Amino acid sequence: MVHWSAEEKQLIASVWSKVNVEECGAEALARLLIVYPWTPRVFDNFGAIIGNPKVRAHGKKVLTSFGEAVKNLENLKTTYAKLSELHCEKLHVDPENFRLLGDILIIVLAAHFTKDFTPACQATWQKLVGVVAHALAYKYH
Ligand code: HEG
Repeated sequence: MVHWSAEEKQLIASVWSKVNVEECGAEALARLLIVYPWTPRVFDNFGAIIGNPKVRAHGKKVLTSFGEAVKNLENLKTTYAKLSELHCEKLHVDPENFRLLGDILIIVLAAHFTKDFTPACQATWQKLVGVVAHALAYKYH
């Protein structure tokens, strides 16, 4: 059971309240697809990455879903159980990609909210993306 201190909860909530899921989601997914060139393979026919409306729409979907983690910090495994099954059984996404996306998301957030990204904030977000990746990988077999 992961424990979240009051300070950690506050650091997560304060950054999240400023996140534009459409912009940051599109940016994080596009960067993932560019920096790790094998990742687009799981998507049907995305084509060019930058400015691709499907990449934007999917990035928004992913980051919106990440918001469920922010709302359910105490309960991440249950929150993502269905999605974990889906990514494993239907989508065949290598769970390592959840970690890569988490790292990229931190880079994107740190770039957008540089002043907020103190070492404590960075460490808390690192913990959050780690537990989200773990929860999404939980149903893999
Ligand atoms: Mg996944 C679909 C969430 C990382 C590849 N992803 C989805 C959906 C959600 C979601 C909510 C829609 C599910 C549905 O249709 O019911 N994804 C999600 C989260 C994270 C993540 C929260 C990480 C934080 N996804 C992720 C990564 C990849 C990936 C790293 C691949 C590199 N997701 C993927 C694919 C689909 C989804 C291929 C199906 C896309 C489609 O329907 O066209």
